[in-house]
Amino acid sequence: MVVQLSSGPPQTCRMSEGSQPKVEANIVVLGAEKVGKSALTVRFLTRRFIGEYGDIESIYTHNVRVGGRDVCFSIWDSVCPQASKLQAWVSEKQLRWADGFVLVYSICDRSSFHQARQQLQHLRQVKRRGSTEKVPVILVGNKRDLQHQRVVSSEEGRLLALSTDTGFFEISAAETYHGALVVFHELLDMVRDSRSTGRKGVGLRGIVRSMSAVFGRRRTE
Ligand SMILES: Nc1nc2c(ncn2[C@@H]2O[C@H](COP(=O)(O)OP(=O)(O)OP(=O)(O)O)[C@@H](O)[C@H]2O)c(=O)[nH]1
Ligand SMILES: [Mg+2]
Repeated sequence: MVVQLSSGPPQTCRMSEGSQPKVEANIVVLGAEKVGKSALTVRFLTRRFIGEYGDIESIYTHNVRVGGRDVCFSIWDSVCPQASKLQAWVSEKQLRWADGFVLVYSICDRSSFHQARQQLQHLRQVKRRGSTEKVPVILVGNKRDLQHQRVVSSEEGRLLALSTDTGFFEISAAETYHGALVVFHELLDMVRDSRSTGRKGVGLRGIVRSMSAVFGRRRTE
């Protein structure tokens, strides 16, 4: 069961107060168990870190203004399937629904990084209906506050992102709101780019993004 919830001003996704139409973005948050998918989502929605989140799969609707435009994020905070054979799994429904994915691992959990790699490979193999574009994905190494428990280096994350044409950030959902904000805003940019420049290929922005992933200019905090 997926529960649907709303945050921000009580509006539907279709309405916009300004003259410009509202930008809509459906985002699925994926990743292994206990990596901080819900912590990251709730941080972005409420600016808060509450510690424990339960395991209810939810879709949150969140209306905000970004760069002078009304934006409606619908964020699907997913729950990881239990069976190991499903570790690279992204459902057909999620693939059809999503405009972009946030793929989370924990820098303290090597198996979660391995699972992120598998899910990324899967996302890069599937073709989206009606599109030749790669689906926008941001890879997130979470729990950056736990440096003493780190087992996945920043370089490994960056290189995986580069090799799969993916955005990359290391953040701590526990410590700051800024990291969560940057992740969702960057993904929104990528979604808008892929809508407007789908015909023109990767483009300069995509190249800059890949270079940044390698050389670390995209690190937040
Ligand atoms: N130190 C630290 N702990 C974190 C961070 N993010 C999440 N946690 C903790 O990690 C645990 C799992 O966080 P969740 O957000 O529930 O992880 P999840 O991926 O949604 O978990 P499931 O939905 O059960 O798969 C919780 O105890 C959180 O408090 C972080 O950035 N730093
Ligand atoms: Mg969760």
